[in-house]
Amino acid sequence: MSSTKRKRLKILVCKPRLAIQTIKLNRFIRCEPLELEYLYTVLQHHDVYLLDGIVDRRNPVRLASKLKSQVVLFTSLITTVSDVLYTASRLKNLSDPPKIFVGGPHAEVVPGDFFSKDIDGVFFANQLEGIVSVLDRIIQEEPYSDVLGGAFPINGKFVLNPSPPLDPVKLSRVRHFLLEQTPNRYRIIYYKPCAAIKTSFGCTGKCTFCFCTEMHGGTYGARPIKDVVDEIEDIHVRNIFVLDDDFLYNRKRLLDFCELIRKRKLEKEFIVIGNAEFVSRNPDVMKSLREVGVKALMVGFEFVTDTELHAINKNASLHDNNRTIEICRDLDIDLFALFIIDPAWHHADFRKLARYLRDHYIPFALFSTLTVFPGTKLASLHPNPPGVKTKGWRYDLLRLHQKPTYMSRFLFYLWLFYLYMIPGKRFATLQKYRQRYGVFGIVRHSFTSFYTGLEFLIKLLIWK
Ligand code: B12
Repeated sequence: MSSTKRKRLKILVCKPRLAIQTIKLNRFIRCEPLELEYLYTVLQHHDVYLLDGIVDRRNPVRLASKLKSQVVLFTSLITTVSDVLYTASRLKNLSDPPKIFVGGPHAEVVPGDFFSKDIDGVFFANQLEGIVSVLDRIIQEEPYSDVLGGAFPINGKFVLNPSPPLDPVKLSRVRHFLLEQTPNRYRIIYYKPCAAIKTSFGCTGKCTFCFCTEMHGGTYGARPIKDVVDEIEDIHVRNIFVLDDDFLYNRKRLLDFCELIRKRKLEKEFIVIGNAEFVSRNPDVMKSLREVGVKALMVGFEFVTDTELHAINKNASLHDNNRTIEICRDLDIDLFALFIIDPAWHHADFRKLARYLRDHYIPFALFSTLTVFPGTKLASLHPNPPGVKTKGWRYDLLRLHQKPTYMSRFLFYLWLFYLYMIPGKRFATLQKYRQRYGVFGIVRHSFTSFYTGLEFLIKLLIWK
């Protein structure tokens, strides 16, 4: 153990940059890269260098060579699988090639996409403990291919070592040191600067299309609320984005959260993700949450008919969605409603959604094209997902993966573009922007939206 403490490895942790084809929302949302900070926290006893490709365009191969990195770690979503595989092959061509390990959300559910001769290990469960053990074994010059939660090549074939998911109770408290260095880099629309925290893992829902329900071994686990509030108390910025797939789950835990925030007199503003059924059944909890600073809520509304909600196994009804709109309006919580657009829709379905948006007051809405993510229940019905290893950028939740059933691709994208315009044109939405940005801010914001919209259309037309 003492030799483990003395020896340090030179590690480059890399979050790949986004492909040029990706439709970026960076002008509105730039999230604190919590996964990089978690890795930094648990590997503090090594020499760790972080390369966040979202904001830093340096070439990871050149950087690894310059830093003489002995280990390169990649965190990857489906969108950057091809980039990870390509960069790994180039790293292995260096004169002193590093060990290369991969983790992150996509590896957690579909580790096999990273099985390549250039990759030395893929972490798919309890990832942080796994990497710490592997690196300790490397220092001690011991084999590591039996480390739980990892998949390692044995005689050229990857063997998976199953493990229970991360235990949220044992999770080390993350050091938000990137946020401390450059707080203004991170924003969620007008919440700027904005920190990120994670208080639970996995999702409580079982929607067939959703990748998150497959994460954390398909289960849900939450950190003790006191530990969460201790972390919040140490964060020096006012706005905090809670990255949980479903923060609004356990009534008692939420009421304890409110009590602790109140007791400690913490003045924060929170953006949380939750479920419409909880909101509609627990308006009293929502009121308490609002009083302690929950200012914005993201909810997967998905569809505007009960038939479609039922078909995807959503644990909320249209009535719950409608109640959520009312409750958020009454409590002055900014609602960000997320909708799914099905390529099998008729024009009438688009019109129905457009009418819903106009008839209900939803200040902000996001629309995704129904996308079959490998690893989901929906994917079992579509066994050959297109080009994860070559065109991962297509999984940006906007692009079509098949021709729409009742219209051309062009018309489909035009509908999508039109839907995005609806909430922005509402007087009430503009008023919200004015409260937050001021009049000049609205002008700046309108230009940014226009520019992003134009980029959105051009990229969709070039790289259909
Ligand atoms: C917040 C969020 C974002 C933020 C950015 C977050 C960030 N830090 O970059 C925003 C809103 C910008 C965003 C954008 C996108 N996102 Co997103 N996002 C999320 C969300 C809701 C939470 C992520 C989170 O919890 N991060 C916190 C960190 C701490 O958790 P983590 O990344 O899982 O990392 C843990 C472990 O995996 C491990 N780890 C991570 N990396 C590594 C590496 C190694 C080597 C090791 C050992 C361990 C390790 O350490 C962490 C601690 O446990 C997830 C849903 C979810 N449940 O994950 C979707 C999710 C990750 N996003 C997804 C997608 C598709 C996107 C977009 C492509 C969508 C789009 N419209 O373009 C873009 C991609 C942009 C990008 N940056 O690459 C998908 C990914 C699916 C997949 N198969 O890869 C998810 C799962 C949601 C979904 N639709 O199903 N996202």
